[in-house]
Amino acid sequence: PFLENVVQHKQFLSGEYNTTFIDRSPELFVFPKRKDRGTKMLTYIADRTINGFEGYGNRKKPVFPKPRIPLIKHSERMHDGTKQILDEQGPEGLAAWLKSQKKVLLTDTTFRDAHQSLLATRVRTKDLENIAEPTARLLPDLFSLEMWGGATFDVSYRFLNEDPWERLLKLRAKAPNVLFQMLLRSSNAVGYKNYPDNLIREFVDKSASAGIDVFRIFDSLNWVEGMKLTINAVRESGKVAEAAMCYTGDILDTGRQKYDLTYYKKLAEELEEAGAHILGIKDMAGLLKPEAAYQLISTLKETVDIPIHLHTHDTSGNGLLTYSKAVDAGVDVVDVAAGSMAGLTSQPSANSLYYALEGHERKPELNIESYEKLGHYWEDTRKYYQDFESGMNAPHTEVYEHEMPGGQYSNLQQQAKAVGLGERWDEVKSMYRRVNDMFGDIVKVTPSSKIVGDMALYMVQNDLNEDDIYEKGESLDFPDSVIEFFQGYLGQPYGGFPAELQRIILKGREPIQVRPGELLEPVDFNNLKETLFHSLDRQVTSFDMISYALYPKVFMDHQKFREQYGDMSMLDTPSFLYGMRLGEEIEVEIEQGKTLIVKLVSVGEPQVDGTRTVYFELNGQPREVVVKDEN
Ligand code: 3PY
Ligand code: ZN
Repeated sequence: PFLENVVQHKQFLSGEYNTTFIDRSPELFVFPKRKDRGTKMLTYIADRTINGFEGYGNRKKPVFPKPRIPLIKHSERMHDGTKQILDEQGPEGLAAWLKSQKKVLLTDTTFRDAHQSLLATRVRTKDLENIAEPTARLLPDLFSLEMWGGATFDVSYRFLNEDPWERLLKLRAKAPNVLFQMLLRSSNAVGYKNYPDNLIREFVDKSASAGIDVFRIFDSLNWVEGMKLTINAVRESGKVAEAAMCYTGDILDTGRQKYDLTYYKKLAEELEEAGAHILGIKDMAGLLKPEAAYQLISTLKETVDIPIHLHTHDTSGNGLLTYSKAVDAGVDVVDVAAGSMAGLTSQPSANSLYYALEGHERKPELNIESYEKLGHYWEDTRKYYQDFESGMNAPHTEVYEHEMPGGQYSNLQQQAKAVGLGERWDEVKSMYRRVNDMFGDIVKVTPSSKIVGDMALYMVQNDLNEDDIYEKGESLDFPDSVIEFFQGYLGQPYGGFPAELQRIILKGREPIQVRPGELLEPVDFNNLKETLFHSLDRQVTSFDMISYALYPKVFMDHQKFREQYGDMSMLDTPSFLYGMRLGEEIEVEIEQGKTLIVKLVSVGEPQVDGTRTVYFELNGQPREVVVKDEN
């Protein structure tokens, strides 16, 4: 392959046979891998057929109906939307346009928070890509599509074995008219800990160039110090900085004064001052009661000049009432999901809101038939992911008690099951609230919510109650995440850490008071490029470098997966999750215009070494692969 590379090099082809260019051309040493894509893919399918999807064991593959995709005319010009307003008028122009709208605008979260909150973030790029263009064509009046960030980044690599950057690029190509919005955990980026400042800047810069327009930035402790750098980075990228305050507690509860109206008013002023183009209110658990929404939005509309964007979760069943009051109070944009992906731990339904505001002068501009049609697609597609459903089937008002974010509920439940606490989920939920109170009543949103979850699991698993922590704490090994939190590595909580608990947990370690980013070594991207080039044995992109810097192990595991199985993102979701049924035939388009036909013929008996041979036909030719039976 080296000689092949040399004779195809442009310098060699140009007739220059002086080979010193070899020393200056590292790409010559990148050899195409042996590409038996067919065998790799069959191995993946055989593995799923025998062993099931990670963590779910072998289940019978159901027969799913083909998702209904609304018919659209691809040849017609797409309607311009908010993306064109941003491109033409810049973020300030966009914010001014937004404020001047009489009707309430909508952000559709179906591509991100809805499935993060209902289906443990498992929806694959393929299923998003199929509906991206119909969504863009049928809903050109949306304010934005929230389609990236939060947990989607990590889960893409870790569980779906997909590249989240590819998701962004593919969706952007299909939906060029509506703003793309992401959820950014400020100095925690799309991870669970603080990262070096230059990594945050690089992440914002590259996300902006790959297609993100609106960055909803929040700090998991509402610590504005931890948000300024990110807000500035977004401003420098020419995109929209939506700085969000996380709503926690209950402003209507006069017995609980830590997070009252004055607290939010001051926070809003600080965020506007820090450079926000839009003020976000991130009610991640769905705690904002209708009357509280009215008071909060009315007060904030008088406090700041920038438009206000409200996000809630419908866990309690009160989401629409909250939005209705928020609309009366003048909120500019609210977050909704397509009907069949809405409600419960997800966002309130766009369709329901439309009808709820019938006769209201601020009723959103929206073609309801289009939304219903898109809902059909999601109704069908959601079935693929039924194993990831949280099992919550009805409104859940206990959320006002435990205060767990919608995006965390199904994930923590999975985590509890994984450590054998599935049966003790009720205990975990109430422990979650107790831990919050022990920690001094903190904002709970990723990653601070994860710390509370980790501590709650730890306490239930070890049969510890609050008194035990104070009495036996000296001899307990607390989870690392909890220790780091009390050291100040996620930033400073409002009102400070509870001193006694901090002393017990830190056991003599020194807490920090400064912004953690100030203490972290910058990422050396040149060095990183070199290292990755050697271990990946291919050209390294800026996206690879950022992903590696954020999640080294997860990223490298994903590379190993690709090496072993190839790119499985083109496999249909039922086959990706369940493998195949005996006698079933599927088509896989491995690249544009190149389709493989795969038939599962039979599965051999287990051998003494624990393997089985799986017999396929690939484009009519017999093929067999051997996989380990993990059952
Ligand atoms: C996330 O950070 O992923 C969230 O959705 C928090 O609500
Ligand atoms: Zn949310």
